[in-house]
Amino acid sequence: MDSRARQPNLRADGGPLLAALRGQGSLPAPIWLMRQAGRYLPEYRALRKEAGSFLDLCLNPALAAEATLQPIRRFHLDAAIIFSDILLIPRALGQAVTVDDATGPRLQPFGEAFPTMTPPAEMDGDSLDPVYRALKLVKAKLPDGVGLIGFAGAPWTLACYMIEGGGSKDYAKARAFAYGNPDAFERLIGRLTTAVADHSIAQVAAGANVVQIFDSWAGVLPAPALRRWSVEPIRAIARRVKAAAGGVPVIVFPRGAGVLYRDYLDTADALSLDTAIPVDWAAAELQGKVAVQGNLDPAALVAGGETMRAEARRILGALGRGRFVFNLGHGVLPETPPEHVAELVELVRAWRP
Ligand code: 1CP
Repeated sequence: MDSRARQPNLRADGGPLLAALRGQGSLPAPIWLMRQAGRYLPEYRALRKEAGSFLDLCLNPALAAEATLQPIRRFHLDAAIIFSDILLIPRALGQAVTVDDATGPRLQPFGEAFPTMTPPAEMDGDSLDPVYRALKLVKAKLPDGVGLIGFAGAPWTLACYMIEGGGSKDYAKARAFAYGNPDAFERLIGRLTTAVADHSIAQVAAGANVVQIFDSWAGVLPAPALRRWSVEPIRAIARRVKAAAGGVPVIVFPRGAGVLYRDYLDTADALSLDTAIPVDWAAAELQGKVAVQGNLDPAALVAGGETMRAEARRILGALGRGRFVFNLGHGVLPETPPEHVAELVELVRAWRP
């Protein structure tokens, strides 16, 4: 047996992203961007037109695979993230979901979908099958050394959309439901914890070699509620996923958690930093223990030019010598000029301390 067969070759097994997540700082830092596929790319807009609605695109394996690969071809990023959406889990639990271009996602009222306020214990597996088929198609076409990220929303963020029926600025309705109906809410979080773990494990079986858990609305919770409904379920998910899927690396994005980012340290191989986290604080408090990812302001990527370059260098200066994955602090905005992304990738690849 040659040494490659005995010791997984990190490059062949996901390349620089996997190396960073497994504990090796290396230069250049790997780079990928949250929402790297999307409306800022003309080729994505063409694909959307071909597919029809956003959900039609998510549920068409060939087209979803193509959307996943578009930013890889254009920018040679270090990871692809499967083109899908966190709302496919509520849908698989039986809640009707639509995504309107103007108003964003809409979910059937919670009480109508689940009169007992509790979704079924099992997801409709078939409804998630297109995601696994898309992952297999991407895997077959992905260049060597490019990571393939599967993802899911965290239970708290999914519960926010499910209860609220769509996006909201503060998820007050979801918070009030959680405080006012603790037993029903606990059951809901329990169901979602199982569903997120199952979906993550199935994505790894279909070819993902990293899993990212998006808790986009962690930041609206007070500390005790955040520990109970965000940190604890994510810890349980990461344990199950790692045990079932050969220790696959898990990235956690607890957006808005502030100093409570520290509470997630033992849940993840990497923490994805939102734009508000000071990079020096992250270097001192987080990076010694896990890899960190982030945290360029997506608006700086829209602005481009010297602002973007200075911000990217500031982040690299604080975090670039350690276990680090360059990314944004939230998703790419639709008004982003694609050539700014190309320039950012070039800058990160050329950067040295
Ligand atoms: O056609 C379109 O452009 C519709 C917009 C869109 C896109 C491109 C939606 C609707 N979802 C997506 C894809 C998507 N969503 C990805 C694809 C992979 C990639 O990153 O390239 C990912 C990872 C997500 C995850 C997602 N969906 C999150 C977590 C990350 C975050 O942004 O905080 C959330 C909160 C959603 C819900 C959702 N789906 C779509 C929208 C517009 C939203 C946000 C709604 C809101 O809160 O107002």
